[in-house]
Amino acid sequence: MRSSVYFYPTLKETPQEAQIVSHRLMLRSGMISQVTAGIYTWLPSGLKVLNKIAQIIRQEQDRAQSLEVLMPTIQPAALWEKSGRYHIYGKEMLRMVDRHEREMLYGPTAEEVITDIFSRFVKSYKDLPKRFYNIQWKFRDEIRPRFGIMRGREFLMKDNYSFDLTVEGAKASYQAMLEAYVRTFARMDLTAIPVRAATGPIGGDLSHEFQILAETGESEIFYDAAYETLDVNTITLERLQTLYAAADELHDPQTCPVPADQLRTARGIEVGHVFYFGTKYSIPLGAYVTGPDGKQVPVEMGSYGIGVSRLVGAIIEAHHDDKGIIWPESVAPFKVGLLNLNIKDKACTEMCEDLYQKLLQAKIETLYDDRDMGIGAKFADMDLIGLPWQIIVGPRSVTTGQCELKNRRTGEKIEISLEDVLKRMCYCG
Ligand code: 5CA
Repeated sequence: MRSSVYFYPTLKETPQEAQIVSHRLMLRSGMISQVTAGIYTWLPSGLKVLNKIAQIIRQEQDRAQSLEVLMPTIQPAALWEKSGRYHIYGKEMLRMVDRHEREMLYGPTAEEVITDIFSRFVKSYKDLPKRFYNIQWKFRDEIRPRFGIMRGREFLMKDNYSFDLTVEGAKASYQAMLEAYVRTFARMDLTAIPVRAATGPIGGDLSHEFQILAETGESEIFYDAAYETLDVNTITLERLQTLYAAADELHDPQTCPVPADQLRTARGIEVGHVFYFGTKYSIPLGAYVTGPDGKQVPVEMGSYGIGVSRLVGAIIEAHHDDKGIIWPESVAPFKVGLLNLNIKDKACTEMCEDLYQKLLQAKIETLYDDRDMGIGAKFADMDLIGLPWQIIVGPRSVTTGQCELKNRRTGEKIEISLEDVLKRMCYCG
């Protein structure tokens, strides 16, 4: 992509309305633009990152034996009357009436819709387990939308719903999601800590939030200083029960098992939340299957959310410096930024064009800064938007055949020939 064609309206000044670094950097790098409180347009770079995050989530959900569907954003109130949640969900639910005077709502979550589908099509225990997910926009009329897309009113969520015959089966689904989550966040260079959590309006009696540690995080968490970071090989529900990490609503100093000198607090960003809630929705919505003994049993359910759009902010909170964003390669809008230091120099520009074409042929996502502007501004923009690699070509490159390769994360710069830089971009990352 050529910068002259692309659209990334960068800002030099810090926007007044942005209180946290991820919000500031998303606005300054031209990723999003606010339409009204808590509702945003995703501009090209923001959308590229959002799609890459969604794709990683999708791959790990598929690996965990889950089937992708796409449920609607608008749901009928009648379904929520059945589960009993319509009147208790409160003002966070955006309600509307259609032309036939039927009450509708913009879905804040989708337990009712998916359980209804299950109840109509799945009839036997032989078809279990089943796990369905979708990546779809949700709406919650948050009382205080803030921090940009971090707490929006409209936001993109991955929500997965599991259906099992037994409690043990449901716990195995829960465990499969824990593993999928650890893998998912690791692929985005994030360390997410699972903490015990309250179940809120989703309900149920077992729940964990995945928290990314960040000083600006909205959640306060309590944990044992001996708490270990879990990986896919060690994360099990049983293991989690023996480790202490809890969200603030669940921490009670009276009953806390951790000695006071070992108890730590930290702030976190909740990027995922998993729930086991048994038959809370299957009974009222009629999701029963025939069991091995021929009797009808309500299915055991869980639901598993990831804040897809919130992750964009969380990754920036974890990966930035005073110059701008530092994207992990797996979610970067482009892998490489190619800087032409003097587009008026014909030989230099020819060299850049040639390298750009070769990068494109090698399918390396490249943003070629071919704009006619000062090099200071070009360098500042490139650091701000945070692409993992910068290839810098100037008039001197024409005589030496060398360019500069900069690693955005380490700041390390090396002189390298144009052939070698192409090879390196093909093989690294
Ligand atoms: N149905 C369940 C799981 S599928 C559910 O709705 N869970 S949730 O309420 O915890 O939301 C799932 C995830 O969505 C949260 O962990 C959080 O990362 C994200 N999320 C929730 N509210 C917002 C919001 N207002 N803005 C951005 N992301 C949000």
